[in-house]
Amino acid sequence: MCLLLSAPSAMAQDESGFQAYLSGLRSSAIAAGVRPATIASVFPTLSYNQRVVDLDRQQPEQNNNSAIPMFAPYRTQHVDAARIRRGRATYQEQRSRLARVEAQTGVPEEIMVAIWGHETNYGSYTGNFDLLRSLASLAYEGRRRSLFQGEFIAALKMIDRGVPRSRLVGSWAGATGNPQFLPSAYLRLARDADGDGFADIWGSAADTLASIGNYFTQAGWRAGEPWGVAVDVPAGFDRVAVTNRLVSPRCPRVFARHSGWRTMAEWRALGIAPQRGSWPRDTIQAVMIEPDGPGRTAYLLTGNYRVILDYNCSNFYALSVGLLADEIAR
Ligand SMILES: [Ca+2]
Repeated sequence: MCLLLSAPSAMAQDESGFQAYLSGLRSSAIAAGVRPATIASVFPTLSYNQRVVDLDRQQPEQNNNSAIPMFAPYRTQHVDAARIRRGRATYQEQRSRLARVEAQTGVPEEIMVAIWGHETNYGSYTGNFDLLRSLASLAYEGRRRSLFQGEFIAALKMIDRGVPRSRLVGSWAGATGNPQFLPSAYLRLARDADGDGFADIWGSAADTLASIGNYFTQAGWRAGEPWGVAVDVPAGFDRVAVTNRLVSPRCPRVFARHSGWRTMAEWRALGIAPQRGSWPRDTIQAVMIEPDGPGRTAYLLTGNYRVILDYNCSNFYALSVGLLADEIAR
């Protein structure tokens, strides 16, 4: 009884708190140079979205000690036959565009297709959350206020740049379009590749692929190097000798699973062997990960793997992108 009575008033309180917060946010947007017409059209439409805040609170903490699940079941689910088949079809459909973007950026065609496949299943689901409402609600909630406030203002600047408000839909956390760019990534990195003057990451395959390629170039992708290679580790391998003792300032739990750096030639000398194909160039540096522990498939990961982590900092995500790309190109 008590709960039933208090629920509506808590909601009303959230809405009035949110509206009070918006007046400060409006000042920040004006100070950041957002056009008055954009502010006048957007702010009256905003209301608090409890659902995105609930979804944000369900996110696992970055620094807890919960057990890390096995990669093999994730791989089976995310690098599945349907996604591979659709990736190969997309690759064939987009060959001429992909070749042009690869020539310009050095990013392999199959990597761009694999990102598209992993983010939105090649554009099948790009999310229906109203981006401005989500970002303002998450900023108001406050757990990561500076991130979401910055992304909210970046989304307003997308409207300033001519992106229709109707395009600003996406994931609950503010990612939008085929490549699931946050608004700040759109402003910095989205490209118009089909020549109509508008970087359309929602409706144009050419613009989507060029924008992903540009993201990877800006994040430091090195042409001519693989993302990584699946390897076997010999019995009795001395893992302590290759331990990495540095703590990464960025997503430390992800990087903590990597060994120290060695060249491919050094890994070969330690008895590591590719599961198929030949060794990458001897001088390429790589770390090792054993996502399912000793005795299972391990991977040597190059600097280009870190570029995939820059897109989405998760080992399972980055491994799946690399493995899907390999399957698409096979
Ligand atoms: Ca375009």
